[in-house]
Amino acid sequence: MSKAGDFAPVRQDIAKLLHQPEYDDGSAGPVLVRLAWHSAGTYDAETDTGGSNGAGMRYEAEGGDPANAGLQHARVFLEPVKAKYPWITYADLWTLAGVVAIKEMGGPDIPWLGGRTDYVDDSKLPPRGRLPDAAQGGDHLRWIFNRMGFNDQEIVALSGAHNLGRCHSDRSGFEGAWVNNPTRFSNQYFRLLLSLQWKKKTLANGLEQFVNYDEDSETELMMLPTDIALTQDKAFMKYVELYARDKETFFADFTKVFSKLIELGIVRDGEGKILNTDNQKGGYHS
Ligand code: ZEM
Repeated sequence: MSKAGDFAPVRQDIAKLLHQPEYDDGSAGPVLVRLAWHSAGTYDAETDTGGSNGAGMRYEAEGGDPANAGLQHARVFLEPVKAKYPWITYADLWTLAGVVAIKEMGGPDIPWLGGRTDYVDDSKLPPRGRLPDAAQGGDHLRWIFNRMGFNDQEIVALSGAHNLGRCHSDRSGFEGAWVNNPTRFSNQYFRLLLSLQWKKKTLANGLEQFVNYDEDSETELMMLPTDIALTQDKAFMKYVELYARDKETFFADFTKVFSKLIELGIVRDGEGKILNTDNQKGGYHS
């Protein structure tokens, strides 16, 4: 039996469940990274609402948001871990799973601290509409990410997560993967943004995305309008070019920005203990 607060065995069990031969590209990793991101990406700095603390996606108001379609798969993958380590909060489990998945898929080792609680303060529930809409452009990206406290460089670094996973017609309505090996974390997404010819394609459901018809690539790759927007804005483009040519800098910047993402709304003391006491009910730090 592991002790409450000992995350090492939890990390090991998350790493083991990533292998899912029947699911998508054979890995639960990408959808777990998306779960961590959507759990945290509701944060609004001005009102100090949203964020990973509270794991609000367990409830219909947030879990049923069309922006979160498909993330029930990620939550179901993690249920056996929650059952084995009942002391871990969902808020910690979802963010930790994202960090473990990134590492296991060849990405950087992202610092992670526990202590989030599953206490939901109804007055701090995020309204729907706080997550980005892929059909929009650069202004929308700034509007959404500045609200969380991220700048242009951080927006581009975070977008590099689209090196992982794919779009599903029954979830977002978009279709396909960004790169040929969507379960390997790298800077390929940035290199392809620059090196391939992206052509607009209208899907049967009316959504527009960008696809590449390069004869050398065996599968059709895709980009969302928000991905292409990064190449149409000088300030964003500077970082796309940087991350395309310098994988080490991308990994270092992604590490910083992802750990900032999963800490949004959380205040800690010098030893890492969470101080926002209104969120302390129900956590294992009682
Ligand atoms: Zn995503 N993302 N995302 N993203 N994302 C999808 C899939 C994944 C946007 C977006 O609309 C979409 C970030 C930022 C942004 C991942 C990680 C991160 C999908 C496809 C869409 C439509 C969903 C589907 O159909 O299953 C937009 C507009 C973003 C603004 C920049 C950030 C930040 C991320 C993490 C740091 C990941 C890993 C996936 C793949 C999920 C999967 O199931 O394979």
